[in-house]
Amino acid sequence: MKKYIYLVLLGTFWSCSSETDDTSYTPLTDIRERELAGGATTVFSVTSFAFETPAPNLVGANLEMHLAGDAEFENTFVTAGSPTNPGLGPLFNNSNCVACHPRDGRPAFPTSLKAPSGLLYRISAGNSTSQGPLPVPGYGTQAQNQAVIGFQPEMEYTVQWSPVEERFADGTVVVLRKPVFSYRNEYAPIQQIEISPRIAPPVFGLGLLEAIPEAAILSRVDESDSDGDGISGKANYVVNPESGNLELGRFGWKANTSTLRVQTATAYHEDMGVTNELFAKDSPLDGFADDPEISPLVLKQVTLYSQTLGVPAARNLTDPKVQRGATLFNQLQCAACHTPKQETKTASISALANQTIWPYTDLLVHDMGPGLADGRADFLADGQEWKTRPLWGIGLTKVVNGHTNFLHDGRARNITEAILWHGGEGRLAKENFKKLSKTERDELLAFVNSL
Ligand code: HEC
Ligand code: HEC
Ligand SMILES: [Ca+2]
Ligand SMILES: [Ca+2]
Ligand SMILES: [Ca+2]
Repeated sequence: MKKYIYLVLLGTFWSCSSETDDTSYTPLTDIRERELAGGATTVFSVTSFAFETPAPNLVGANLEMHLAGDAEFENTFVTAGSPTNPGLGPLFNNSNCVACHPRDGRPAFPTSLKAPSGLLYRISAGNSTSQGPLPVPGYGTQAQNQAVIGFQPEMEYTVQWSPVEERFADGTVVVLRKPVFSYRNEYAPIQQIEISPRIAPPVFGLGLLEAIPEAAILSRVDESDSDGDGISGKANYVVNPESGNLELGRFGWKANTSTLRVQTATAYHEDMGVTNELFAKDSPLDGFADDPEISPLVLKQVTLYSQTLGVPAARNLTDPKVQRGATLFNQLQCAACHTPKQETKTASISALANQTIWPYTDLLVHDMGPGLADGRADFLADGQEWKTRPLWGIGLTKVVNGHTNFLHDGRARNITEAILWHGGEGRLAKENFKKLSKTERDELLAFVNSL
């Protein structure tokens, strides 16, 4: 059990927190560097294309492969036997990558959990810290709620909402919505099941996160909280199904996948039922005769595509309101998990190597309290732990995807709600946030929206 320290309050700061004069913040000195959120991969777009543009420093064969991967990312798969893109299912969640990752961003919380959507359930019957989630017999580790004709979906997803009230120090009330997920119409009896509902995250900038040296990530681990700030941070180690090795997890909401190649191969296999080099059988059923259903080249192209989407530049950083928000972001302890700056070193794609980047994540998992818990352990990440979400590009979600639904299951309807859901190691940051005046909250939001 972790103990949280709530008393480390920033006395001097709070005594003047009602003022927002020019002495209450430290002006940003590194504006040009911060603007280049993805280093040389930064894209200067504030339109709905902001997440779907190749890194501008990508050239030659890599750029060609990216463009081929782009087309594959949008290909809709259909039932086996079709001349184009056969192999969908028999069980699946959706029929193409972009349906779940719209414009390489994220979907809103779905209006129907029955229709194909960008929300899926990871499932398990227990967990082994060295082998990962244990499959639910007959179901595996993901519940497919769609099936091709002649097959039955594994289950239907359902959700009910319950209200959770939060009150700011100034009296303002926010009513959060807490989703309670369950299933029905399961195709076979289930003894034990843990369910982790997850929504598709944005997919830009990911090759940069893959190229951050492991040692740099591990340097922020503080599992026993030796510096006493109430924040620990843990690295997740997960099996790479191709090599069988345990590797540092970087992708997925619980850092449950180590490489973009594995993430891509798993997406084809589990999300769409499309077999490939890594996963040769349509699980849990026997494979069809035409396995694998995509070639090794397609897997390579789509993997490279997900590694090389450019990162949108930060905006409005010279605005004093945004700069005051940046100071608050540090004072509230947001930056203790949302690590502003990282560096990449070696990368097989030279465009990604040696870049100074501003992802606002430590890539570690943190206990976020019972409110966000899924109760489903995933390797070393327990049922309350989640990976710190990168915040780069978050302010463009509305313009790219037309909504502001955040967090692992899309429950938050805006950034304020996302912060108010922080508990566990994030509880102190949330409590500090609730003490802010309206003006200060707007400044913090202006900063987060500038990313
Ligand atoms: C049914 C919806 C769905 C489909 C289809 C889908 N994804 Fe995803 N994707 C998700 C979800 C949900 C996650 C988060 C998974 C997790 O936390 O374990 C994810 C995560 C990812 C990530 C990791 C992002 C990160 O920041 O950690 C990548 C990369 C990715 N998907 C690529 C793809 C590709 C490539 C395809 C097509 C081959 C694809 N996805 C198809 C829903 C989908
Ligand atoms: C203890 C670590 C920690 C601290 C401190 C923290 N966060 Fe987070 N933050 C996370 C994690 C982990 C998630 C993902 C949680 C989830 O999806 O369930 C997250 C998610 C978010 C999201 C939603 C991102 C998305 O893409 O869905 C926002 C916005 C956010 N944090 C802002 C903040 C702000 C602002 C602060 C300071 C007031 C803060 N966070 C403090 C760990 C932290
Ligand atoms: Ca198939
Ligand atoms: Ca399954
Ligand atoms: Ca600490």
